Order: sequence, then structure tokens, then C-alpha cells
Amino acid sequence: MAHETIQVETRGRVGLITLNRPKALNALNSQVLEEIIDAVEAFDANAKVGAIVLTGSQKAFAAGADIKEMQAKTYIEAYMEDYFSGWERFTRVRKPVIAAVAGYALGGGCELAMMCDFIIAADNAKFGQPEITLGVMPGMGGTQRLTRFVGKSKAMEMCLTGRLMDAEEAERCGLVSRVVPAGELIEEALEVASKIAEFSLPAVMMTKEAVNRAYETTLAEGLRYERRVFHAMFALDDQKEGMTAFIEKRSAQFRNR
Ligand code: CO8
Repeated sequence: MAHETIQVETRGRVGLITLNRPKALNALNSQVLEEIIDAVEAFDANAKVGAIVLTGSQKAFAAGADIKEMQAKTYIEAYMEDYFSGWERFTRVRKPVIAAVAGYALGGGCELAMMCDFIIAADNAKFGQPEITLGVMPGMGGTQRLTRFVGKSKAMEMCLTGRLMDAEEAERCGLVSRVVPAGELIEEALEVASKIAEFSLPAVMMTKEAVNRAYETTLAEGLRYERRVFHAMFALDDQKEGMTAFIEKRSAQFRNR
């Protein structure tokens, strides 16, 4: 598929997707959705890729769903086409996806960043769910994921007032894993992704699946799931290699990458 709203490239074993609608501050319309899903699923299926980075520009990761596309929609249109339900496919990607966020991550942009496995923020990043100012509410997971990330009080305040959060506050409350200088964002995100991509891919994918269980089940069920997957890892030759390499004081050469 030819891409018009994103740029797609590989850097070593990392797949890099860059949103590229500068005139609309990377607002997410149906074309962007289609192209991102196409690119991310292709990387997921590509044996040469071990991790994925999703980023935008210095000014905007994405300033939300495209208001101009949504403005005239009727209820019946939104309902019958199950508007934006396609983003669910993004969350079914099995390899790690890192959001590298600079500038605005608002509305659907904030929600897309939260669909990734973790967020690295530039020091100029701004997060928010301003949908209330448009007479609506978040519709791509904001009321649910933001609440799980930052707790009810802050999520409620942000969704009800539309207040934006800067990078420092986002790190303090656990929305982002860390903050880096804006000029170093892509290099940092690629470095983290490259590190992940050097490990055993099945171990990485199982780890992602297990951490995500923490959001979907009880602690007892999650712990049982973790232990079962941990047991299963003894079937991987990468487990033998990783532990043998430690004992032999050499670096591991994982085969399943
Ligand atoms: N949609 C469409 N176009 C946008 C959007 C957007 N979300 N954001 C910015 N743009 C466009 C502007 O219209 C403008 O275009 P033009 O030059 O043609 O007028 C261009 O981008 C540049 O924007 P500004 O001139 O406004 O730039 P500023 O630097 O002055 O301001 C802001 C930057 C503060 C980011 C401002 O653009 C803004 O407030 N944008 C809207 C933010 C917003 O409200 N986002 C939430 C959108 S709603 C949403 O995401 C719902 C998600 C759930 C959908 C699920 C459906 C099931």
C-alpha cells in the first residue's frame, strides 16, 4: 500500500512509522488510520523487525481525531460504520510498539499514544483529552486508558476540563516512562527499540502479553497466567542460550530474533 499520510522505514531491526500530515498537525482521519494499521501490521508480520516506534513531528504527535472529518457526521453514520473501531487492530499488534511523543498529543493523539506499549516523551510534549471543549468526550479509549494510567482523579479532571498536561507532569503521574530533550527523542526511542529487538522475540512478545494481562484480569489470574507463560519459556532454546551465556560469562546469541 502506498502511504500518503505517514512515512515508513526500517532502522536495523526497528520499524519506524512517522505521522506526516503537517498541515493538520497530524490529525487522525480515516486515511491515517488505514495507513498506520497497514504499516504496523506489516512490521508485525516481518521477521526482520523486532520492535516498532511510532512518532510524529516536533510540533505534534497528533492533535486528535480529524475534527473536519467528524464535524458533519450523523449518529447513524458513526454507528453503522462503527467509526474508528479499526484502531482496535492497532492494539492487537504482538511486537512492542513505542510511542515517541513530541508536541501535542491531544484527544485521539493522546489515545493513540496510550495504545502503544509505552510512551517516551520529549520535554515539549503536551497531553490532553480536550473533547469536552468540542461538545463530545474521548472515543478511542481516553476515559478508560487514561484512568488506568494516571488514576481517577487526574483522568476525571482532564476529561472534564480539557486541561493539558506537560511532559514533567506526565512522567510524575506515570503516563510516560520518561522524558528526554526534544532534540534527542527519536534517537532515544530508536535506541530503546533496538535494545528490545536484540532480545529473544518470543520472550519479548510473551512479556508484552503478560504485562497487558495486568489491565484485563484480577491479580490472582494475572499471577497464574504469568507463571504458566514463565514455565512455557523453558521450551525456548533462547532460554537455554540466555542462561548458559550468563554462566559462561559471555553475551547471549539469541536465535529467535
Ligand atoms: N482536526 C482537524 N484539523 C486540525 C486538528 C484536528 N484535531 N488540530 C489541528 N488542526 C488543523 C487546524 O484546523 C489548522 O488547519 P488550518 O490551517 O487549515 O486552519 C492546522 O491544523 C493548524 O492548527 P492551528 O492553527 O490550530 O495551530 P495552533 O498551533 O494555533 O494550535 C492546537 C494547536 C492547540 C493543537 C489546536 O490546533 C487545537 O486545539 N487542535 C484541536 C485539538 C483537539 O480538540 N483535539 C481533539 C479532537 S477530537 C478527538 O480526538 C476525538 C477522538 C475520539 C474519536 C473516536 C471516534 C469513535
